[in-house]
Amino acid sequence: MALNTASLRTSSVLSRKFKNSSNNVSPTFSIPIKSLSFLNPVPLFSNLSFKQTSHSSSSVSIKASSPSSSTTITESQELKIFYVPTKPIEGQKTGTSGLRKKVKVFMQENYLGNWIQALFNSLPPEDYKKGVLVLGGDGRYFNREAAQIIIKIAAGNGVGKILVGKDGIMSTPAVSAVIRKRNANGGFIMSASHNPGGPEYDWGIKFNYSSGQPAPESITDKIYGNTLSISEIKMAEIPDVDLSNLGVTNYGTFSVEVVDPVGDYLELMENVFDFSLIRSLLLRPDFRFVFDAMHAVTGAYAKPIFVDKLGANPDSISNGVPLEDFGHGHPDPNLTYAKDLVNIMFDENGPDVGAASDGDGDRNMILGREFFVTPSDSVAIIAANAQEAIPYFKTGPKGLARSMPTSGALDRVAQKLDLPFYEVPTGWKFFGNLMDAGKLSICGEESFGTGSDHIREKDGIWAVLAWLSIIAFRNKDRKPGEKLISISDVVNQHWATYGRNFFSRYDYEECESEGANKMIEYLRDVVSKSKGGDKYGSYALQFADDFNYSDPVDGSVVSKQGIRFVFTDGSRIIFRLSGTGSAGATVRIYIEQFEPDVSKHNVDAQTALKPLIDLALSISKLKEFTGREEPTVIT
Ligand code: VG1
Ligand code: CO
Repeated sequence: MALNTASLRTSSVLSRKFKNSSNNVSPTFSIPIKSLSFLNPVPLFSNLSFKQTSHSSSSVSIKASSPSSSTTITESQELKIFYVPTKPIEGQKTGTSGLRKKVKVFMQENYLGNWIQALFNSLPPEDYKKGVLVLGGDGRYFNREAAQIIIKIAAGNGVGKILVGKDGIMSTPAVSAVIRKRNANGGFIMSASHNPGGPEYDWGIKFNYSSGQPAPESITDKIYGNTLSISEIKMAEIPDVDLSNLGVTNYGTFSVEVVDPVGDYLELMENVFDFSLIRSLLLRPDFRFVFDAMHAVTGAYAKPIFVDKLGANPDSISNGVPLEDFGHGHPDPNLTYAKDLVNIMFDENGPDVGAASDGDGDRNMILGREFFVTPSDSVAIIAANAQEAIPYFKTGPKGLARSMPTSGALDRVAQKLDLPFYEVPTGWKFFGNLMDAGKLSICGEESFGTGSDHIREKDGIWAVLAWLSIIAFRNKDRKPGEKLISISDVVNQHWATYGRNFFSRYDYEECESEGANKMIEYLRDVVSKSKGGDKYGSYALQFADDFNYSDPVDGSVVSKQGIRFVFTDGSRIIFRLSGTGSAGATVRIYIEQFEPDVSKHNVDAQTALKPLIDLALSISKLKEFTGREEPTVIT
């Protein structure tokens, strides 16, 4: 079978237990000299000076009472808190998922510090004072420095404990899992997710709340507001924490625990899935599996989970070592950027199941031999098969949900299974309330995000385990030598039952912001003048709007979440600007058309959708506004 649904790119320290006096009074810290970051300061602390009261050949002792010449010091038992003067910095508005900028921007003096302090200024004190926060990251360039800054500011603001992944590594889904398991108040993830990393590329930070979900807009809006009025950063005087050794280090009332990033997460996965069922599949001599960690965070998870626990061949993991620049790659698991995996899977003798995940491990791509599963189909198929193949769902999912631009394949499953169904704006933060309210179990986005209420983030490895469970369940009675039911068989059967929602997304990356914004304004104008029944070529308009969402749980409302043209046959064209880029504007066009006729299900999606794609380009005057002839990525 040819490339099924998409075509390819058309254009691109030291662990030191401090000697804490048991009565918490005037302790003496003995700090090896090279661990004192402030002697060789990162920009945030460059305006601080410290007095060393005494030192020996290899260590410096600082008494908690030692004064600083340029900053205020307050005593918090043994912790000295410095108030670092700062000024507001423009542009620190959180996007679809966290704050993302070029590394060089984040490395500017106080840039990260301002945002972290603004965050603490935005939270009610009871949400973090003496509380526990988790710190994870995808291992990208600048995470080491950033981790130390975040730890010092958290301590400076009265946080009780930071739980940090070894070497600062912990995937986004694992942070969500750890927050929930350890009843933490929240957590930080140092990642720009699928954006490339390295000195010339992107850095980012996400903040998740106590249920493990990305901070809602009510909080991120407050943080932004506070970045515009910030005047000081509270920072504790502690040495850089050694993140390379597991264990707890106490600094008076504050402590840092370096934890194994995999343990809690793996335990959760073992509770969600039937590991012996998956293991029986992976051990079959007639089944081959490959997983591409893209030199990103799941490199730390792939071997312990797929190989050590589930019996996969060690050779089945590729790019399994997290690297600061993702091996010069773009850690986005799609047909363009995970090209090596696509090439392996599109060989007629390729493996049976292939998968990849992104920078921070929350996205996934699922491939069969010579077959690509669109994320929109993937979530629908997982939902349709969850009850029989995944123990966590043995009483059936409570409800299903997708982001607005994601195809309607999931809607059809919800209808057939008679389940509550929700359509939310783009971004995982909109699923959390529904999950907390017990209304939602399985959800997904077209952007390679799939997950469930086992945590409050999308979860790449979960999606891979879900697919392995489905394939294992379908083949559990097949004897060696019998033909196995493949990924493409499962998808084709699903289409035969539910019909196929052809879907494609066109991305025009790094356009000039001005042209892209004008195009959106123009489209809003078109929407305001449109009415049901308007003819667009052979399509008749049902309605056009700019998507608004009112959260059924807390009643919060968000508007302008994407311009929709919905036609009477159910076809849709959607336009949005990305909220995760770090430069210029990325225009996304989403195109969808339903096809009930089985005989037409194996048409290439680009062919099936050509009339709608042409219509989208003409409605939007995209070429005129952006000057772009071709998209950078087609999914
Ligand atoms: C993109 C995706 C969206 C996803 C978000 C975060 O946002 O479209 O579905 O939730 O990335 O994913 P945008 O605004 O660029 O379209 V991740 O893995 O980057 O945290
Ligand atoms: Co991600």
